[in-house]
Amino acid sequence: MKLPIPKLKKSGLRWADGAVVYQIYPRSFQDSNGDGIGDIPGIISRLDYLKELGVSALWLSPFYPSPMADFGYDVADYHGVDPMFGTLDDFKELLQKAHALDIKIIIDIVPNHSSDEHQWFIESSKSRDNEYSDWYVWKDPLGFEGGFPVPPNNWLDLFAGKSAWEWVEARQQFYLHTFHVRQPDLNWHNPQVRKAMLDMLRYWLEMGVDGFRVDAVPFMGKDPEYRDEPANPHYVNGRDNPYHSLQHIYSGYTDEHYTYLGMMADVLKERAFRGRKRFMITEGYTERIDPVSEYLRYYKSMDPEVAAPFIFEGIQLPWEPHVWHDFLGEFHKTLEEFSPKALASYAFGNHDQWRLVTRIGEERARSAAVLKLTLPGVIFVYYGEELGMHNVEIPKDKVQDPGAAGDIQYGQGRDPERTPMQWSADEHAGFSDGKDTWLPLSPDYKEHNVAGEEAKPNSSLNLYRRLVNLRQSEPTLTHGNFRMHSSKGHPLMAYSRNFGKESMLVLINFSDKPTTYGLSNSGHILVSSLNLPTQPEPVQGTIPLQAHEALVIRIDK
Ligand SMILES: [Ca+2]
Repeated sequence: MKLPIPKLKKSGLRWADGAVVYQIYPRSFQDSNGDGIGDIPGIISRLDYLKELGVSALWLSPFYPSPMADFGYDVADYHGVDPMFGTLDDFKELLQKAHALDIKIIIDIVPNHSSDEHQWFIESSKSRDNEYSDWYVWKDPLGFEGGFPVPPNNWLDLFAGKSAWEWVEARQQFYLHTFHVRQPDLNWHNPQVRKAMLDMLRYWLEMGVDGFRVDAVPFMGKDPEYRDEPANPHYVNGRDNPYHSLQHIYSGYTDEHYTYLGMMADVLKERAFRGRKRFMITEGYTERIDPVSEYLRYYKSMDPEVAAPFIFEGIQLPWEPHVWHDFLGEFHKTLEEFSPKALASYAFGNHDQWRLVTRIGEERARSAAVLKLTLPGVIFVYYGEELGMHNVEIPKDKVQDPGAAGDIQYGQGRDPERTPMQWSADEHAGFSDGKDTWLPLSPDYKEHNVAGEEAKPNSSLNLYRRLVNLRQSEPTLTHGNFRMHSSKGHPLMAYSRNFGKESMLVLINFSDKPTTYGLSNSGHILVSSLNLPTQPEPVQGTIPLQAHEALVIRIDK
């Protein structure tokens, strides 16, 4: 009997359903000119690797002209490319070559702040009455103590944990910097700023980019009264960044930023860009009080057809079955009820967070790869995650990250998760043929690299390739719904993805002991996190799982 072919949920506007987005931190992916810093021509030279891995899209962390006070997240010109990374023509070539391989490109948008070297800020700093004077957040001092101006409130900067206000003599006023002192916050209350930022999105869409990742969104809207923030009772002095001594309820996370995000998402829907698919993902860490509701608020503020917030549970939840069981069950039920268009968007690592393997260990990270690549929606792979790259210890004199100032415990900031990609056992891991690299390489790169892992059938890289390929080729994984099957409290989590009459079952053993699962029908194992079968293995009845093993099983029809 011929089974009916399941109907695909077609979306005219977006490419992100089931997509695998690979995040490139341009400084650390591939150096093409021997200066020890990765660049855009380097990325172009590695497109074949990315095609082989099977990714749908690349997200590039910022490549804009920048004094690099925060390695590019301090943008001095939203419309160009820093010479360190190449030229605008290099970027256009990357777009064209990636598109020829059917790989989309999304770029990083930094709307909350610019560099202090941006022309807007240079002008804005000069006086209180010029064209750009109201483009940043300027405030009068509360008064003067001992001749020194007193900041307008108690807000803190996230990098150094000191006052977020910096005095400018020429204006006799403070400007606000939620991040580094060289990253002044833009004034989104000003319609001219909003227009400039939305026009900037149009500029890149017209060039051909396929969407955006939007940085640090909760801070775009500030309390209009600029009230003092209350103390955080959970703060531990001497352990935590002093920034966390306050509850950030006025410096960010206000109602306004949702409105601004809605405006940004609407640009993607404009008539001029119809006919090309696109998507936008926003970076807003939840306050962890009620994550599902907090995420839903983002879904409600942007058209879910073209935008979604990052879901950071892959970074923030401990690797424990009951928390994952609860979150996935509740979140996907809520999302389905809200809108069939709403798309989940999972990251398990990025340039600001400890690497997955370092957080949960190698065996668990392989199970987490099975989880990630079988979840609904769009998922992200941080460069090197597919190799099982781990955090690298950075000697004190080599630390680069300005955020290290607030990293009381380790003093290394985010450098350990930003070290150069490990391509081969050659000098500098094939990342650069220069004298030195901007951050040191992992000491284990000779054992752990792309060339070596390609040759090992059960390597992390080959597990990722198998899983990415499965996700891209199975409509069940691309478009299927999500149903939790296991019961709370069991060390094994079981869920299925279902599409028409097809069903894929995923089993994840969170325990360091073997366990079993009773299958009511028969099926075929397509992937095990421990051992990649050369062909589907038939199973029925009681299925044994090794410690930390995860399985993907196609249920027989
Ligand atoms: Ca370079």
